[in-house]
Amino acid sequence: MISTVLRTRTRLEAFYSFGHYAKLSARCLSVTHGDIERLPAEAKKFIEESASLCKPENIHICDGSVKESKHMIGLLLKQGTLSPLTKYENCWLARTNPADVARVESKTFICTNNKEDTIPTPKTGIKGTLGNWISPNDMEAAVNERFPSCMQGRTMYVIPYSMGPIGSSLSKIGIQLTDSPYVVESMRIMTRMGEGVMKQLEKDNTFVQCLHSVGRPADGRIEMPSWPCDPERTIILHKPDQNMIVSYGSGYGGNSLLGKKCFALRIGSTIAKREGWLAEHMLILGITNPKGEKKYIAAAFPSACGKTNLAMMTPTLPGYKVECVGDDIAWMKFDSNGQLRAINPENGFFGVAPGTTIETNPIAMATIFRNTIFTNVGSVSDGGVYWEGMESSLVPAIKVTDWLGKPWTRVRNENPAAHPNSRFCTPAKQCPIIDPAWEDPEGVPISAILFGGRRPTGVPLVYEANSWTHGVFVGSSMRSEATAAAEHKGKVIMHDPFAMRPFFGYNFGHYLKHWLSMENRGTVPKIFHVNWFRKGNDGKFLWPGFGENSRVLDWIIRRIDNEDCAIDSPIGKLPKNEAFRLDGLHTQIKLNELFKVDRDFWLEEVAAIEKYFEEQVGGDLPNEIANELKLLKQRIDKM
Ligand code: OXD
Ligand code: MN
Repeated sequence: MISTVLRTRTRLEAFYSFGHYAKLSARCLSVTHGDIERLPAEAKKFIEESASLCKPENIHICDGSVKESKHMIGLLLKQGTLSPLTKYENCWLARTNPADVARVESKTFICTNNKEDTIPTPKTGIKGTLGNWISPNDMEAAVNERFPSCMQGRTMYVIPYSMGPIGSSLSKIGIQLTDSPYVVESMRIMTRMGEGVMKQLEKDNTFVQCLHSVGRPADGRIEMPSWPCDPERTIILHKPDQNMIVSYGSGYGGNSLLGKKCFALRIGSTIAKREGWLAEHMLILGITNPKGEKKYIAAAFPSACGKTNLAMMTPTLPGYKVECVGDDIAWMKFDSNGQLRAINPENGFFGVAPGTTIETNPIAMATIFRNTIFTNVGSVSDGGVYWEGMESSLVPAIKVTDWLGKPWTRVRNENPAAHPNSRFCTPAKQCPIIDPAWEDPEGVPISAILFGGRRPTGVPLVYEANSWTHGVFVGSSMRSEATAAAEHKGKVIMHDPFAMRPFFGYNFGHYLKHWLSMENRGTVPKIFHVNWFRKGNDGKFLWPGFGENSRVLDWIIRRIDNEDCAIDSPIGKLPKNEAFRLDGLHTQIKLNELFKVDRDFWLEEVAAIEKYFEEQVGGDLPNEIANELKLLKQRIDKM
């Protein structure tokens, strides 16, 4: 009975309570800005249905213009969401409700008819950590418990946006509905909005439906009117077979800027699987060697492991140049010549602020002090911002206010002035080393893929995978210290395969099969694993990192050119000692410790990976990956 009803209903209707749903015609909607008639019929329907459910006061169709941005900023100032940062040009500070500061993985779900399409079946008695599944009925119930009338008294903004350069065959369109002007302003930075997208929609009316509300707590009490949210009932839902995202209760980052993690990674990875390409949590950089030869590299590191720093690196090796295509997400597809090409689907950087300094990332520092929204950083009495790492900018006359709005002094306070997951949201085009091809609709050719994480012990600075299949295994067995970008606490080493654990749109076992199959679609790039974070027995980092990582990239690009500068090891190919460039480096490097492959450590590592696969992936683990693990174990056993 239900299925007959579902078949005759449109997408969102299927989720909205049958009782609540009442069809509205476009004429009945109070559209106070923009021309709804320009939108394709499917989009109008989506808006009508959503408005009928959420009951906003009025509807504003965003045009992405400067005038509109000024209007939004005015509203946000009035609402107290933003305050001006007078030291800089067009920069603003948002302080969130302290209960809404990070992505909430435990409240993020993928909805499919069959659970197995979303997550592997964990071993009996073990809690799965590779995503959360929700049934269509439960999703419908979750929507109906939260969305009816949630936008009452607010405006519903309609944001047509493009992920990727408008019109590129690699790009995709989304339409986000939201009741948050902060989200509108942030999406204006992070995605392409405006006339170009409207024209594209006229040509091709396929789009990802994104419905977002900051919500309204069940008791109606909004704790912090400047940052309305409903942390108790926050939920982020994805329905891949309908290209649909529904997010409720949070205004923060990946929970609310739906183009980013929800679309470009979760829904993106399911589209990529269907269409034969890859949507990945990867930066993209271009590196030019002293001979003027340029290569592009994509790299997957978990959240807050330095993707932005690597993407904007200032090489210390003379004659090298790094240019940035993107710092977080890569969409990669083979072209008709079998060359893997990548675009950055984003239009801005939503970077972690603490730790970003003139020393660690001067390029980011040269990017972010114009046209930027800062969230949950500290503020300073001269109209500027402050976060951990900026200590040298503090002088006694300057007063710091922390992210909670309280006076803060370095000596008195143990708590950081900026929340560890505080962010800058800044236009990518402002980056002084943005790559000339960053908006090339064809994408840039990828020559290598890097995997990495924070591994204080045991994992060498760099090694090369022996083959594509071995490289996919390396990605599948990635581990890293937990970060502040999510709700985890403490410094535990967590499995984070492909840096995608919070972002898989479908069953990780199927994802591995898809990666393995890429070898049949074109010329696959070489795969490497890097670790800037290995520490010595004295607890100090063995490698200076940052610009010195150009030495690692130097070795990698020489390997791409098949230079004989590697030796086999049980875990993969390591640099030949004399081939790894240390010239001009002023600190003493303990190369042996940095590259050491310790038998006991790797036996433990293999055991941890084995346990993880067995407990979390079970029967969905492809044989090829199980075999790579077996081979690794054999090689280490023989050491
Ligand atoms: C991000 C994340 O915000 O990975 O990029 O959490
Ligand atoms: Mn990220």
